[in-house]
Amino acid sequence: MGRAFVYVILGGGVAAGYAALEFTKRGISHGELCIISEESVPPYERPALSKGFLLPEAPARLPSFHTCVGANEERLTPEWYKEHGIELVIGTQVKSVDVRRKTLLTGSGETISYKVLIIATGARALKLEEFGVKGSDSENVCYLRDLADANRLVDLMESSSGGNAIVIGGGYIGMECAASLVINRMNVTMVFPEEHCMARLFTPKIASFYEEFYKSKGVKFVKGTILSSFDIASNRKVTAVNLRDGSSLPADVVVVGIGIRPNKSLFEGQLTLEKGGIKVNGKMQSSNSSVYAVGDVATFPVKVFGESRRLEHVDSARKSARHAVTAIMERNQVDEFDYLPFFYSRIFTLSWQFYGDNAGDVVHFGDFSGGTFGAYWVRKGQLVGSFLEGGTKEEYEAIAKATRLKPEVEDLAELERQGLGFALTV
Ligand code: FAD
Ligand code: NAD
Ligand code: ISD
Repeated sequence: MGRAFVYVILGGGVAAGYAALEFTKRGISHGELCIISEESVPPYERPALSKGFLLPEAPARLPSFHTCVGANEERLTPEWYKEHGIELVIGTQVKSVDVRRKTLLTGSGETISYKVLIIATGARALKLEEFGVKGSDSENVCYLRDLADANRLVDLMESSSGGNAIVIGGGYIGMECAASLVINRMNVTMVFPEEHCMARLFTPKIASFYEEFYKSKGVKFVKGTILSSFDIASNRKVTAVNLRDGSSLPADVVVVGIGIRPNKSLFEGQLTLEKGGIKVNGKMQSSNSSVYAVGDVATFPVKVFGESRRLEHVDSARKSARHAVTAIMERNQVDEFDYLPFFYSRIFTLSWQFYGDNAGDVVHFGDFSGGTFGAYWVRKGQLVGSFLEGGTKEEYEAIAKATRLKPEVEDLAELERQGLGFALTV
């Protein structure tokens, strides 16, 4: 015997929190909704873990960043779930799901059944072992995906203040953690295989600005190589990081951010998968009509690109979750999800936003010596992507609006001359 609910959300991260808020806004009865999460706390704004949480002074701590404060909405504390009659099953891993029988089996042996399931399982950090390097479980090696990881990183920074931190990976985690480690007075070296940081998004010119800024803060870069092994002492601590190029770097702390993989294995053979995620339609509905998927794990049609994508960013998690709940509550009588991809980061005193797709020809504009600058991407004669560093609220809104409109661009030199002015006058 187990419990039965109308709606079950599997996963208790960002998307789950925003879905719960949307359910209550649309009106559900007490006892209808259950959230099952492996994490030991209710949904929170995961982006805080690599930013405010790592600050040496007045760091962000729960309950201050439970969802949905990241979108300036209500903060859903444990009491909020109680008051709204939402069953929060935390610290509980779901071990298997049977979508035909509409049941989930938890690690504690309970069977939970649903009428409608929302999959919001997010993703897991890729491990070095998956690239043939051993030693990830050493005392001073840290990944950063959840609160437990963030607490470990804080402890490591405190116990090795002034020491050497090696950051493996030049993506989002690498960049944001390197900045936080510097702010915590560590000597930081970033190691990554590409020619420049944030290779999935930045152009060489944009990357060069951030790398120079990081160097001015003391960060060293070792590019074009990867880790080959760790030197590990008898106390299970890594003492050095050995690289493929033959060099070796002394280490007190190692932070690894080498990408993620969506948590979809429970559904392999049961639901249609695409591009590494669970394939959904414009209502976030999977190949089984009672099962929806949202956030990092969902591959959904991105109308503005005319193709399906899986995105790994918080805005997409928030909005896809809300759209799924709207579709469920309106019995699918809703428009197709029409999402403009939005990514952002904040590091040191810098802050950037990106909208759309980084495909096609690139036109840079603005002051790359430390002022406001950016880039446009133009594909088949249309603006498809925009990046801006150091913009005002109005300027960010303008690049978002311009990118969504996909205006025609005939002359790239003219676009470069107009720069930000182009977006402001579209
Ligand atoms: P998650 O938030 O990862 O939640 C998934 C949940 O499912 C977790 O609680 C997990 O424990 C649970 N779960 C998984 N499998 C099971 C199971 N079998 N049983 C029970 N529970 C399960 N994006 C941005 O756009 N901007 C940022 O600044 C930014 N910063 C980030 C900083 C960090 C440190 C990280 C890790 C990510 C950041 N992101 C950022 C990405 C953003 O946080 C994710 O895109 C977002 O969290 C995805 O939401 P989600 O609900 O799909 O997945
Ligand atoms: P990422 O995909 O951004 O970057 C992965 C990086 O790993 C690559 O840039 C590359 O430099 C490196 N890499 C790949 N294979 C490697 C190898 N074998 N050895 C060494 N380096 C290797 O992933 P991430 O930085 O790990 O971030 C994880 C997730 O968290 C992503 O989904 C990201 O979107 C999310 N996140 C987002 C933000 C943000 O949007 N501001 C901030 C933090 C995290
Ligand atoms: O979007 C975000 C972000 O970057 C954060 O740090 O949400 C969180 C919250 O603002 C934390 O309070």
